[in-house]
Amino acid sequence: MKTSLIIPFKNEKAYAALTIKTVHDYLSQQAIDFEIIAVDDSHDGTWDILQALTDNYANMRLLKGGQPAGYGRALQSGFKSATGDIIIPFNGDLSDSLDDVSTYIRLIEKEGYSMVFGSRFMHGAKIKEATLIKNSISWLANKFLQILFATPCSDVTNSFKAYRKEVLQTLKPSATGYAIGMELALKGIMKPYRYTTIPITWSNRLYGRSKMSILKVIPSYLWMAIKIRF
Ligand SMILES: Nc1nc2c(ncn2[C@@H]2O[C@H](COP(=O)(O)OP(=O)(O)O)[C@@H](O)[C@H]2O)c(=O)[nH]1
Ligand SMILES: [Mg+2]
Repeated sequence: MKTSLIIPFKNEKAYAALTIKTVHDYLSQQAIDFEIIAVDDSHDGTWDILQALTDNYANMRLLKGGQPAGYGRALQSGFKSATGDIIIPFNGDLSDSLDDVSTYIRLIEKEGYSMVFGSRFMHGAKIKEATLIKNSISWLANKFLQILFATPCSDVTNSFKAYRKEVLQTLKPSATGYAIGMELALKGIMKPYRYTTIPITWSNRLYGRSKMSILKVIPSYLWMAIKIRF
């Protein structure tokens, strides 16, 4: 099976080359059949770095994000253009782990799951250098969502998850911002798809700054969860 990694970038000059090279080298070494779809909304020169990389890597494509720019719009463009059987959103600041990508792929290929969710909040998960406030709000929100949706998944808000392509196509995401990760997971949970949750490693960025303000995104998350549940 082929895997499409969708990697969104917004002003990530320090990460663009590092992330693409790290992802490419790791997956090639593991003999995984993959493509990288970078979706860029930058205005700091990240685009030029990514553009130059497409000459080095035959299985990498570069897309422009939507108008206006948004994390959800970027992922949606990536999904439309993906040719893989397994689709995985992977953050451009290397906060997600490639060992976890490899486990996701194995669980879908060998164990027949339709979706594999990663959790930062279960036994065995590792969170490196998280901001205490952001992490606590995220933990609390996920506890609430876990009860509301009666799911064993303890982390629905994180976008880093794996979907079979045909499953993703039925989920029809609409979120233009960060809520897209939660939207996909919750819509998937409401359908009779087979899924599992595994502990993952999440590392905070070493360079640049986060584009996500947790307080600003709370209303869109709440509204989306209510729309899906009721
Ligand atoms: N294309 C695109 N990428 C984005 C946008 N917003 C954030 N990103 C990227 O999405 C990834 C996760 O964003 P980040 O700011 O690190 O969020 P955090 O990890 O939740 O603090 C990074 O690679 C960002 O560059 C956007 O509007 N468009
Ligand atoms: Mg980040």
